[in-house]
Amino acid sequence: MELTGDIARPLRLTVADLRDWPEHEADVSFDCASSGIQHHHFRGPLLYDVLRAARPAFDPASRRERLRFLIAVTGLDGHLALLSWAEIDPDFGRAPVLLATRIDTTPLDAYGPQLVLPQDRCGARHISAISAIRTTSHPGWHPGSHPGGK
Ligand SMILES: Nc1nc2c(c(=O)[nH]1)N[C@H]1C(S)=C(S)[C@@H](COP(=O)(O)O)O[C@H]1N2
Ligand SMILES: [Mo]
Repeated sequence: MELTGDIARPLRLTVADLRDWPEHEADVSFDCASSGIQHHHFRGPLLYDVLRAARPAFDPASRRERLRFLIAVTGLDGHLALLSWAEIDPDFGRAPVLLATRIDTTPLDAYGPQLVLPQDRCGARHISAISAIRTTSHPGWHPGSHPGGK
């Protein structure tokens, strides 16, 4: 999995590398439009912790800069979902999104990590075999024209 974009430290990470971060666990149920309700137990680091290690190109003290940061997660098959930094930031949505290294009793080393969003009702964002995470600081439509403070 490659981690690129508006970050100071691009990273290439295997599933084994992801186990270097503190791992969290989640029991997740989600509904799939085609196969119904699924239940899985996932384990893996927080997406937030892994992205912070790549040093996103914003001033961490600036809430305004964090609000424009986007995270595009892609699977090997091209399945893609966009998340915002604010969704996983403890100051905002604080969603405990994981990069799973294991689903139920199966380690994901041979497949690639899986995105896990315990808060989602649908399964569609639980992207498996993640190949890339690309980040962008959205430039806005009227750069420099924002009045006000932090
Ligand atoms: N890479 C990839 N991940 C994917 C999908 C996909 O098409 N490609 N489908 C999603 C959808 S629609 C659902 S419901 C869940 C299905 O998870 P399951 O196969 O474990 O039931 O995976 C998600 N992750
Ligand atoms: Mo689905």
